[in-house]
Amino acid sequence: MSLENIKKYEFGKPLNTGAVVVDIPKTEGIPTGFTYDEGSKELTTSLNKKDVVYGLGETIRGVNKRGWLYISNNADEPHHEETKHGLYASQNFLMLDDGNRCFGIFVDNPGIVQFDIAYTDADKFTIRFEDNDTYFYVIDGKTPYEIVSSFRELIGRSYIPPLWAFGFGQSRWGYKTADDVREVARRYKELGIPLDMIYMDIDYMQDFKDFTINPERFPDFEAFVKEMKDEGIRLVPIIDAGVKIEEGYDVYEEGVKEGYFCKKEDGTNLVAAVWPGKVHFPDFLNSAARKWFGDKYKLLTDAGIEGFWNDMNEPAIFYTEDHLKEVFAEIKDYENKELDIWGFFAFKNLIGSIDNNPEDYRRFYHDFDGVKVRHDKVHNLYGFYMTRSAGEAFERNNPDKRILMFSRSSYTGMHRYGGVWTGDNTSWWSHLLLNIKQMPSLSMTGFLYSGADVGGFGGNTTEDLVMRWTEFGIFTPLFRNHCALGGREQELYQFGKPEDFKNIVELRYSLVPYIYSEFMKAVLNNGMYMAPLSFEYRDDERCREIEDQLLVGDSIMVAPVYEQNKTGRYVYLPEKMKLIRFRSYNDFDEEILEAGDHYVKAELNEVLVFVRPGKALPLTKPAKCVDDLSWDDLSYITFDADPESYDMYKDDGISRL
Ligand code: MIG
Repeated sequence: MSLENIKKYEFGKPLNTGAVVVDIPKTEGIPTGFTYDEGSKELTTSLNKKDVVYGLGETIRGVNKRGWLYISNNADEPHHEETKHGLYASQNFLMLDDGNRCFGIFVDNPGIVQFDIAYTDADKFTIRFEDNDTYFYVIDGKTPYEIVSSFRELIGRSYIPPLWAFGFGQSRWGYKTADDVREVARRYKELGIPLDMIYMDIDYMQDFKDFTINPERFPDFEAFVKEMKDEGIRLVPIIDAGVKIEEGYDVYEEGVKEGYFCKKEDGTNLVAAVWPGKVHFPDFLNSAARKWFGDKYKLLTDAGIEGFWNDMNEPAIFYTEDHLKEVFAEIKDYENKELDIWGFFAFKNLIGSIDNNPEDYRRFYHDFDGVKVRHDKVHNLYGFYMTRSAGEAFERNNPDKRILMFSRSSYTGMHRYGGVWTGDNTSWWSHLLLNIKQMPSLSMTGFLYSGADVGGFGGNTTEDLVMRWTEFGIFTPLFRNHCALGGREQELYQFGKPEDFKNIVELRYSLVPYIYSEFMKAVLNNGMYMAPLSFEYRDDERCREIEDQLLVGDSIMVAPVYEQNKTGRYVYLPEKMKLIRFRSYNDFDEEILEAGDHYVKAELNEVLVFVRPGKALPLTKPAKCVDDLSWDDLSYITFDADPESYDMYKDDGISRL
């Protein structure tokens, strides 16, 4: 492996985070083109007027990151708004591209890092470290594709899910019983809408305890898993980071006995609270604890479970016992006071300081295989190492098959063990657009198996939003409709036009051979699954500003409709393309459109796909689940291409590679 185009620099005394898999010799000094200020711990470079800044994986705002302050500080952040500085992830890869010269950087620092991208100074890009113990990589290359591919070689091959995980999944926080789940399966079946997965949220657990199943609500779980699988449906349970403190609960007792939980300075286990009430946090950075926790998933895989989602692993903290005591002590001062306006705000802040408090992340420590580190110094690794714990266990305990795994929190390196979903978005049209913009950034950083909660997690959705979102979701590798407890029900059978939903989901199933092939090629060649147009059309200035059209694999471009009450949209074509307006997999019209601007009609039930010249798009017949799809009986939509020219990737979809 030659990665001579990558230079590695070292600041301070960095820890090995596990993000990188290739050993690059160290270059002394400060990276060319950057200045470093020791006092403020700032690394700065200037931006050309034309620079587009790509990267950062899952976060807020646009594909071009220029013009905002981004902060890598993984958080349980349910408000995915422009005012925020980040979400659940730290994927510190960026790429500067002015059209002529481009280069990438990767900041391997597990603590809080600020990326001031033309925010303070419109012509500057500054990286500000809370702690400057950092490996810093500079990646040269001639094109964005080359840089992404070198970066990905540096961090190792992306996670490969089982083929069935490319089916559609229905989820909701609040399916309380086996009968609730059966009902979901029944309604989908009744309407003939394909479905591969039903997700199980925290409701399935006994008192929110990991690796337990409520026996009243899910009697004979193993039989139930089998019953569903016979219907073609996999159950995918959630696992949370916090372990309930409860005498007699084996996970708690073993963890205490073996010293596997995160400890405070005085050596006692940190007491925090999340869904189960008081919890301890497993010290996933410790390899013995990681192995121990990972082996617990076996309880569920032995019952026939083949996939999981890891949640609350930033880790989310509702409160810590220590801080709550502080709050109660202070609150008494306010009790008999007349609150003036400043007093009111101080009081409000005190109450608001209870959850996800930065101070709380400084109260506990990890045993990072012999090195004691305070949590905040390695905060962004926690979700990564939880998922690594599961991933390593699956390799040990389920060597014959791939297990579905995705996580809420992430750091570079976790992409080798699982995918991500983008967390608690809202049923807003702007969040459909955000989902569109997040996808190429996730591809760059190697988080190929990813997607958002289709329809929106928080708030009350509408039929048209679910439909438009589903029309985009069919192209994302992880394709799941999920909704919060209390929100309007948004399973596809809840609305007036189930036929339309059926057609859209069936189109996804028809596209699975294409989607899986393009996904796998992106995994194996360190490529992009979803790419911005500017990566491909290097000489087209317009493409540098287009963020609402994406290349999906090698053959097609998509242009989703993401605004309400629209029956079409403007689309820019960098070259002549063949427009396919799908109403279903076998009902569509075709039209050749010249390069340039077009207003393209798309009724609520219509999906726009553009086939590139010289390319072919394979389609199979839909089926009720992925396992039933035929890979032999394919039809092709081509644009000046021979169907044979399509480079199909095929494997058994389940063996590990
Ligand atoms: O505090 O398990 O992002 O998908 O439904 C909320 C309940 C905890 C957050 C996840 C969401 C999930 C929810 N969880």
